[in-house]
Amino acid sequence: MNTYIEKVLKEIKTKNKQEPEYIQAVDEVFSSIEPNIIAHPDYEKVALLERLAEPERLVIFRVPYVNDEGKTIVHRGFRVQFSSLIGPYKGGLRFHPDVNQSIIKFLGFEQIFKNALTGLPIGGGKGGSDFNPKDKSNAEIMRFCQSFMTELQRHISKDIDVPAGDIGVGEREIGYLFGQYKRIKNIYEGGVITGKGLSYGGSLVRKEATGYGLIYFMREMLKNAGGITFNGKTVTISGSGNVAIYACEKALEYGAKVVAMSDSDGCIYDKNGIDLNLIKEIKEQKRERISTYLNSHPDAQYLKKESNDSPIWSIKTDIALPCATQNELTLNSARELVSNGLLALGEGANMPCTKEATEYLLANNILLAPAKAANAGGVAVSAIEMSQNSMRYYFDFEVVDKKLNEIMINIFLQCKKATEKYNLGTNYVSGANIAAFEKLADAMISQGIV
Ligand code: NDP
Ligand code: 2IT
Repeated sequence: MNTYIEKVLKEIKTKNKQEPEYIQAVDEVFSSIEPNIIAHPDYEKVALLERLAEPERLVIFRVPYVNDEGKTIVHRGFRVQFSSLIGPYKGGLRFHPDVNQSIIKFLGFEQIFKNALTGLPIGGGKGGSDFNPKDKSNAEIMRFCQSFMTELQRHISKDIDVPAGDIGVGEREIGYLFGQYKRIKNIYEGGVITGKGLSYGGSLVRKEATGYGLIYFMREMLKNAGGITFNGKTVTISGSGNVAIYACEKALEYGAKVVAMSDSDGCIYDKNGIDLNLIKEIKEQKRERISTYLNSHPDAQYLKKESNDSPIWSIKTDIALPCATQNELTLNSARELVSNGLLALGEGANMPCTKEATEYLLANNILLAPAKAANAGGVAVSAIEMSQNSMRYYFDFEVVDKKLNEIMINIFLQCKKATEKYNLGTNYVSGANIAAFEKLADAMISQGIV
């Protein structure tokens, strides 16, 4: 490996020993961009990689709230303002018990590259809390969101930092967060947060955007690999949240047969094809476990998760779409998918494949749509929501969906161009990293040593 990259990675690993996910994310990007670093020996002198990997700012704060039993509970809140190189910090908020500094920094770091690929003026950030919204009452969720925003409001604005949703933060939570921001600041500042409800400043297609965008990207990648289409293909999708549900909806529209979906407890396998309306009812309305699917479809199977190797990846499929969480797809799972004849894999979640799984899939010529490119549709429509808020205007569904489609085509073309330039075959993982890096490096050099 190039000595400058090697040196920086070594320093980052020593300095951030307690942050394995952050190290994993940086390692993947920096290991991909060797040709660019070799072509630009000047980058070392201006510490370009060191600056890219160090967040501009990381805020950690106390989030106390009173639960329904009257007890005060204290959680930890985070916001990493990673890079403002090409626009205001932009990225979601995650509420999940696993949230820690490493998770927030990996997500913030990847967001910089993803946002650069959208072609829209947004920098990179991420935030969240180790709060578990599962099994909490609506009133508890509201009080928690209000407490979280009471601190976060000091650090954000439509031109500084614009949060949105992620795991555990959907339209309900965004509403409570926005309401509290408005109350404290005494201002209607629609563009300060995205993923808002349609009645008070949200954008059509934002809810569908990540899942639809993933399928648009996959459609382009498959088409480019000899005119392959979704029609008639078997698809398995992990997760049953926002990204998974709308990936499923678009895959079905394109004629695919989705046979499995999951949550953190296990997966359902319905060889007749998943009943998406039922999944929406279970997950979006009732907020129940996916296992209750069998109450209406007793023919389907429920496979409980017993280890790190999620049972969903043992099901034979043409296309696998991990849409739940980081490192959910292990080397064992990748081996099983490949031995069952996998054709392509699209990362709806952020960093869903372990490093070893990614390497194995690429070595076995699986078409791999990397998260930074393939799931960028959500943040892209967030940026379009910000534009509508600035204009005090709403675009129709068709207008936003068309724009999303064009953005995803353009992201695929950027990845493809980079793979062609550096003879990388169909390694779109490196292609996406290189394309985003080239843009960010240019912006960094242009703005001087800051
Ligand atoms: P949701 O909260 O709507 O859904 C998350 C889903 O993933 C649930 O089914 C959840 O199951 C499952 N899940 C979460 N954590 C784990 C875990 N540790 N192990 C197994 N399953 C888990 O989140 P989203 O759909 O919004 O996000 C899913 C992924 O997509 C995340 O990686 C997120 O960062 C990424 N993403 C989201 C975007 C967005 O716009 N929302 C945009 C781009 C990427 P359970 O209910 O049992 O916890
Ligand atoms: O990971 C992501 O890109 C998101 N959770 C969406 C971020 C956003 O600002 O819409």
